[in-house]
Amino acid sequence: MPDADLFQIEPPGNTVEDLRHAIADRLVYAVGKDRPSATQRDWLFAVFHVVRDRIMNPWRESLASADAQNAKRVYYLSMEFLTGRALTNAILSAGIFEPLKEACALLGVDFDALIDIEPEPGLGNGGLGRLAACFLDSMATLGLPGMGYGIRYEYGMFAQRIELGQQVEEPDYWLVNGYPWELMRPEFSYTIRYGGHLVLKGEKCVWEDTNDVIATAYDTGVPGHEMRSVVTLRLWSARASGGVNLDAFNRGDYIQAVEDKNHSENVSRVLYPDDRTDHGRELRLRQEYFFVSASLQDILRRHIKKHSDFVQLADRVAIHLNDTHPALAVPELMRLLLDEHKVEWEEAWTLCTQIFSYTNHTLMEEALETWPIELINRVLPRHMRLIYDINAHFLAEVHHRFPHDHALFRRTSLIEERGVRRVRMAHLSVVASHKVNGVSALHSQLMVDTIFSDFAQMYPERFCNKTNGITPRRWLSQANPSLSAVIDRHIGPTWRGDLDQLAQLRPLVDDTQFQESVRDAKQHNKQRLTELIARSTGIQVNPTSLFDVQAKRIHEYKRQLLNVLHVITRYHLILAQPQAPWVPRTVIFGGKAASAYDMAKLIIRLIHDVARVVNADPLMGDRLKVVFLPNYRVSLAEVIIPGADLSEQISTAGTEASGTGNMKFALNGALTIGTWDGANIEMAEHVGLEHFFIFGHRTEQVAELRGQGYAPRSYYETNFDLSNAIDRLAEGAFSPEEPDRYRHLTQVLLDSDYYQLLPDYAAYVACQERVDELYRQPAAWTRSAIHNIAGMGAFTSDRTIREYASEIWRIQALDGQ
Ligand code: 26Q
Repeated sequence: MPDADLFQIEPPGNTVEDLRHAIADRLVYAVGKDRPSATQRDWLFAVFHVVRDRIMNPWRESLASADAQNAKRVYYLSMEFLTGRALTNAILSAGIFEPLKEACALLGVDFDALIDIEPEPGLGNGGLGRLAACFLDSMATLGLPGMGYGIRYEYGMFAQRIELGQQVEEPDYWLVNGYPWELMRPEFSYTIRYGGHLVLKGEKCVWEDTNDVIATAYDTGVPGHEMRSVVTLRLWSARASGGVNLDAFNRGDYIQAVEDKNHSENVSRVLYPDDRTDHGRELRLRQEYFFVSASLQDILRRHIKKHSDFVQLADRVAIHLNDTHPALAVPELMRLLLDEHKVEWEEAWTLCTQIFSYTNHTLMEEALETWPIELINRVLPRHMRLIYDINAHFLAEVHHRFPHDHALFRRTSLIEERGVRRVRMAHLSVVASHKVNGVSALHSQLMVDTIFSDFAQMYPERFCNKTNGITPRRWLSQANPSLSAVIDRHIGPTWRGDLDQLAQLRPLVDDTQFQESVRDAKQHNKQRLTELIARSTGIQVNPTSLFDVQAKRIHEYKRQLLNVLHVITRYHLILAQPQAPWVPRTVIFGGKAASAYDMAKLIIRLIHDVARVVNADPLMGDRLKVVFLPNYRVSLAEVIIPGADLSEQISTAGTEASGTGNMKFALNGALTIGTWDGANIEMAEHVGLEHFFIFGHRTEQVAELRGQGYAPRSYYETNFDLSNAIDRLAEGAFSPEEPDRYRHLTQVLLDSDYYQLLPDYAAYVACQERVDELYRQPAAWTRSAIHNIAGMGAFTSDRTIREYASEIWRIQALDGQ
């Protein structure tokens, strides 16, 4: 063996001179260009390499110390990781922002322009995927041994264009030019099997004649705050296996063989847009199994390298299911243990129940994932068999404990028996997990009161709450340098790793100089947002108007339509009294609609139709403007959120599990107008109800109304502003070229209004008036904004992850990290 000293690597230097030299070096030796021929992208890629080099040592050290300490690790399984751009985050983590910028300047390279062309991995839909990304950031910051596992989609979340006021989807081929941040790891490749059939050989069940796909690992490093440690995000990409259709190849049907190869590579092609009520797509099931099987094979390989058996598996491994999308991990772990490693059934099942934990992100019955048995049987026959076995084992326990309750049997079974028989993935996840958590206090309570009430009776100790959080590194430090600098001046910079320190801002609320600098920072960010609006929509807005923002996926339960009803109402009131002292307001929307979700798409169109009429009305002037910012995504959120005065969080009580955008806005000094839903409630408690515009029916009232056969018309008939808004909309005031465009939508509102917009309308409009009133008093407004910032300490994902680590995963930070 060569001397270990020969492998000692000098850490790269970080002076301006070191960095300038490194960029020039990488441009030539990694990118293969020289200065005269280098494009902007070449420079970007050179910088990427330089920054990636800076995380390599800490990354290796993190892996080595987890190994050396034989640490228990957590594996976070998620179909989505919405990481957003990596470069600025890594630069800040490495602490080389200033010298790197200077080094670029010396080379004649415009650093800010590079940042703008960085490809953005949009490998998630929204909340759930972004939460996974914040969690990795916090795991790295806390030095927790763990990894994320997911899919390296070739096409991420579609790009949204607006054409004639309507959403048009475009594919997001984010890998076109390559992605220098990732490392391909072909040595970590696994065979994923589909189809075939089962053959019983004595006691043994053999799965034969499968169609195989290869999963290959691509790693990125997620650096924590101040590079305390680096966590690996391992994403799997599908490659055809050599074995696929060798027959056709041998028959000389070369084209057919290559076509089949393309076909099997489809499995990691594209991210499914969140259409919560549409499941049953075969390719989606294949995707779920694909990444789960690769991840579990990888986890067991890592274990068996060190241990000769699985006796200690649960002391070394925790596996977390981000919603039910990875729930096939349960039968897959059983399969690997039973079929490949000869573990006994009971022992394997005990291991499963010690290893798995599961987060639920939705209560909506129709959104709970189920798969037709016929489909699972065809695609994964072995797993269907194992699910039946697990169900039998579970139902035997139910029978033993509640021998006479047949209804309980039917309700809790892993198999839904009405209509087409389906597997209930949530039941599978609950039965296999030692902990099941919701994502806000309200949501976790409703979870045990409603969808999981039977399970909560059987296993009360299993259910818990872990209120979501967000990383303050990306969502304050990086996105809002102006406000961060103000905070730094007053309480120092260490809040980035200890967000509770923001409470130290509370004593400063009456300090007029502090107020002024908070206001200046906000104004600066509003200016930035004003320019973005002009660039992407051509609309000029008044940067001193109140910026009222609702940015999130378009969903009926999120009630963008209630916001629009307020806009229409305000429009009518201004028309009636143009001389009244209106607070100038810019109402800003952003968000994508799932491609098959017609109602959501119609709401986007409505926003544009209303904007067209309102913005063109000479009587409005600055008093009211409506803007839809296309293609909402992480990088856009980083500009929109710091520029907001008012954050709209107005879901029907009991429907938004937590929300995380709500936290991002408040942390950046926006005030919230929101319902008694999700984490809004806890946020209001932390900042003080007097600094939070909370309104509307609570969950119980929503349920009560629904229970007594709620009739929306009574609200319509007794509220003039409301009926006026609905009537104008219905008769085509905002769509004169097609007067009936919103006829159906208004009918639905008046006939069913499933999300109860009408009962909350009056309270909402009244609350908006209180918003105006406060905005007229800049000092009072800023005081409330400061209370919001100061109260957000609890909503760091560091706190959330600490709770997961100690109460669910039972893992500890690495020594020396
Ligand atoms: C389902 C079927 C087929 C294809 C896709 C899907 C699918 C994809 C994504 C279903 C759901 C999702 C995402 C759900 C989600 O983002 N939920 C949000 O999770 C956040 C983090 O906990 C919460 O803050 C939000 O309240 C919750 O809506």
